[in-house]
Amino acid sequence: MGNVVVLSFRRFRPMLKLKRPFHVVMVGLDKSGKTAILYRSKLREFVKTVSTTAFNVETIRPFKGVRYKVWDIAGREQNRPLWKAYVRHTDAIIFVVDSTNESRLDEAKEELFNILNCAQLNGAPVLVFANKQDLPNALSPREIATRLCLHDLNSRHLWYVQPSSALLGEGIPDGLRGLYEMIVQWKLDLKRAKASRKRKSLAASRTNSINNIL
Ligand SMILES: Nc1nc2c(ncn2[C@@H]2O[C@H](COP(=O)(O)OP(=O)(O)OP(=O)(O)O)[C@@H](O)[C@H]2O)c(=O)[nH]1
Ligand SMILES: [Mg+2]
Repeated sequence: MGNVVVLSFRRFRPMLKLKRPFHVVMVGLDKSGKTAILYRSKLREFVKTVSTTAFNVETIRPFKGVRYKVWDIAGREQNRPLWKAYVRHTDAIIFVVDSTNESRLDEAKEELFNILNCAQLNGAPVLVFANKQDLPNALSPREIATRLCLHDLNSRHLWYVQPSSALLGEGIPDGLRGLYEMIVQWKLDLKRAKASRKRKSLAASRTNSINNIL
């Protein structure tokens, strides 16, 4: 399996303890392997799936101290307008791509950008699983990143492409760990931005009151 991982974030090891599980929404075109990834993560085995009609939801514990409540949303065209209904207060997006289906990558890119345009996401990080890497004609994660134009997201989202195979169980734990690191970094960045806005507004109100006195 390809081992090139495309990163848009600094690697570091902070911790973030939450009492609740992180809310994670998993989307992607139909047959990309979302449900197979969900149950591979939950049951540690490959489960035969049928196309999802609405959603599956499971709480998984990818490693000690971290839980994700993962919403696996149906990917067929008629279901995609509903994706946005699930992203309120989400901590992260997982986008799954069938790496062997090059002819559908433009469609996948369009759907990815559609959902990321949702204001409610507030810059939540994006993990892309370049799935089905066990098949011989799978595109590399670097090619997937280019075809999905992920570099265009750099100013808005942390993102990370992880090669995976739900069939073999490869790449999924690494991807879920990378996702955690991005969530921690994103939440820290939000906190810093909030503190800096607070300082600026305090400074502005002080200047105003000095001007009033003068
Ligand atoms: N070879 C291979 N097949 C996979 C892999 N992951 C999923 N599949 C197969 O791909 C097909 C679709 O997988 P699903 O998990 O049902 O796909 P989905 O994204 O949930 O599809 P929808 O529910 O229709 O949105 C199934 O036949 C799976 O067995 C993988 O890593 N390798
Ligand atoms: Mg499914």
